[in-house]
Amino acid sequence: IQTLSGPVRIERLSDSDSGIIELKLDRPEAKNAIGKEMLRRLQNAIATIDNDSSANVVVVSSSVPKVFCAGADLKERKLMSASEVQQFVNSLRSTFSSLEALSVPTVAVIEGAALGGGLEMALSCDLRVCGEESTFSLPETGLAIIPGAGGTQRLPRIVGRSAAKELIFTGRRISGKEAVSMGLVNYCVPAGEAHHKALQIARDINQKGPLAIRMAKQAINKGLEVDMPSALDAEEECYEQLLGTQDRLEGLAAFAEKRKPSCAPL
Ligand code: CO8
Repeated sequence: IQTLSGPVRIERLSDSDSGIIELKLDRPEAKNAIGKEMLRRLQNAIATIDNDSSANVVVVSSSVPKVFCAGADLKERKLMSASEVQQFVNSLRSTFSSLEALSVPTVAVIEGAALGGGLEMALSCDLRVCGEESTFSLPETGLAIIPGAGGTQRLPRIVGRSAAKELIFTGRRISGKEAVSMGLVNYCVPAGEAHHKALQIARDINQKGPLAIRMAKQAINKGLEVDMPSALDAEEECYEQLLGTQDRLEGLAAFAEKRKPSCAPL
């Protein structure tokens, strides 16, 4: 994989973890706030991962202490015209949609602040793990706007409409413990241990049949957008794609032989 440098980096783990890709945010001077340049780098990184058929799982984290991402770059926004802001928000929205649409699972690691667009980026990932000292908020109504990069849609789908409405109407900052209690994150661990926990999950996923994981993600995501009969059709379509694979036969053989399956890369 091409390793991108600068405020958005991609790194591939080695040996048996080589299916795990790390996407790291690293813009310390602005607490990882997303301006035009950062957004362009993020788009490139997502496209690079999307084109890499040997990627099995992506861990999205920050290299900046005590912050995941402070959201949109408010200093840059002050200098933008209304039409530039509109263009930027559209671009942010489509970037997060392409992050969500990656065929492989994504795990966001939050240690510190995930605010505004920063939280919306984490919501675009499949799983979230945070450290206890993390804080989460969609403060946009306090800036007289609404979350515009998927927050009003993804948050209620994750935590339910009532909890999402309270968080969006008030902009209240919540802790990691509250985030896990409402299902906003999958795990809340002691501060500093979120990356380790996310890697454990990523390794677990990386051991499974790579096509099966892709099909599971596709079936879940497609199914949640449609009615139940169509959702079950979506599951069937995904299931059928796995019937002829070598990995499926290997899974059955490994079970019979009481050993771990060894899946072929895609
Ligand atoms: N944009 C630009 N610069 C930022 C941002 C930001 N969002 N957040 C922090 N910075 C800068 C600070 O201005 C400061 O710069 P300088 O050193 O030049 O003064 C530097 O980062 C360090 O910040 P702090 O001193 O505040 O660091 P702390 O560790 O004390 O606090 C926080 C870190 C908690 C992240 C704090 O900075 C904070 O609360 N930031 C504001 C976060 C916020 O309100 N985000 C929501 C933005 S709105 C949004 O994301 C909506 C997206 C869709 C709209 C898009 C329109 C273009």
